Amino acid sequence: MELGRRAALGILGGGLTAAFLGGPRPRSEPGLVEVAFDAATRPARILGRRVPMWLYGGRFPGPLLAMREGETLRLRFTNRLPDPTNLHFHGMHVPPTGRADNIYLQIPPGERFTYEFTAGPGTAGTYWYHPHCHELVARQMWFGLSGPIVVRGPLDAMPELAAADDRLVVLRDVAMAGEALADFAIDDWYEGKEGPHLLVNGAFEPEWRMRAGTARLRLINTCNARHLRLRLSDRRPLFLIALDGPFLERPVAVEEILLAPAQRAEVLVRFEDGRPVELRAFHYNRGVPTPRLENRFLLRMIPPAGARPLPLPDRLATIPRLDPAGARVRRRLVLSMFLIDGRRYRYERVDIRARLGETELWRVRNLGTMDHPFHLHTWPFQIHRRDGRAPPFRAWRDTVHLRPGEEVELLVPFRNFAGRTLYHCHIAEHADRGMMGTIEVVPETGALPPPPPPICFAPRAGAAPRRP
Ligand SMILES: [Cu+2]
Repeated sequence: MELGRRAALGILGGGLTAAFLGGPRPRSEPGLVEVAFDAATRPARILGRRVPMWLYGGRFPGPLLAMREGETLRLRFTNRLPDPTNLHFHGMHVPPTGRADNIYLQIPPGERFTYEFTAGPGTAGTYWYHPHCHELVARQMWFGLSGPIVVRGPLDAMPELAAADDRLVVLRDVAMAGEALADFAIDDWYEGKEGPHLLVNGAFEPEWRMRAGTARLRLINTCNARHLRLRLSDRRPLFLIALDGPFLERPVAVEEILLAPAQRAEVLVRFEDGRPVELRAFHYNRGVPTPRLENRFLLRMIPPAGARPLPLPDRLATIPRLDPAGARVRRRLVLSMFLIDGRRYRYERVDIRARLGETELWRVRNLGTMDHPFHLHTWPFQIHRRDGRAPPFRAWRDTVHLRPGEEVELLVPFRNFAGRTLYHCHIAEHADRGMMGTIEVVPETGALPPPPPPICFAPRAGAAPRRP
């Protein structure tokens, strides 16, 4: 019965933050990583108060899913929530069908389901999981359901990375109402729900004693709607090594990072002078009144005495240059309030049919008055141009941020997996209100895959985690 407790052990990669340390990686056979957890109403300690939440494995954030490239994850999941739920493995390049990243599955209350997928070569990076039952996503995420995924690969063994202090930095804002998380108000469904306190791995303003002269921070924005403008307190450079998953080609020094909801960035921080340094968030105007953060800082890092920073890696991954001339199919997608191409999401309708093996060029434009982060499931893409200009470096992305009036051109290679899935705005409330479309990628030969079974949505108006 104590699935949650067992799951609380999670599975672990070496060197990740102590918040997630708990035991050895359970393995029943080579190449297979097995884990079990539930989603259930449980209390968590938030800002010193005991708050009823919906949690994966009794934890906030949920247990770390850690695997290596080539390994298969088998996840036995039990739904003990009062509503249906499921899991989406955000950013993972795995099938959108079967037992993998299949968002059409719904696990009714009281039932279990075993997910299973394999991390492919070149996918080492930072990802996350959260529920994806239409119209229930924003509430289930806000009340606590999300967790990190780390895939490791051969590049992680290079000395410039292996000796760094490797830490997850799972970022989430909260708003309190007495001894509970604040429930949704009408405006939240327009603006996206935000709170004035930003937590790091569930903790407020933690201080970390670092174990090496270089930190590798795996930043994940798991907020429903808050956009995070991040900087170090003394404005020393952040060396970007990965965005939204796979490695960049080489480290890129930046002073500031903007992480839209669902985006990730991995950065190296070098402790040259032995002084503590704080990670801070700065105000960002996304077109709606964003509550000011009450944090002084997000995280304080105290370097070990006498530690020297590691040399920076000079080469990381090789990212192929995609040729826009090879994109025979070109599409335009227009984002406006709660709509994509003027249409609200409908389960029955396929909005885009693409062919496996093709690379397409998507021109996505934001005609709304607020920022919208655009996310495509299953197939990572490259930003070809933003407002007509090529980006300064190549990267594989799964979520691209668009300011009002902005246009991005994306090169999307449909590789490896056919099937039906979604693209949507990653402000969770916007997606729940229908700012989402269906894409079906059809194999070059053979029949269309059968349509997935119908989904039932059963939102319980006003439901929130209740004190047992
Ligand atoms: Cu949006």
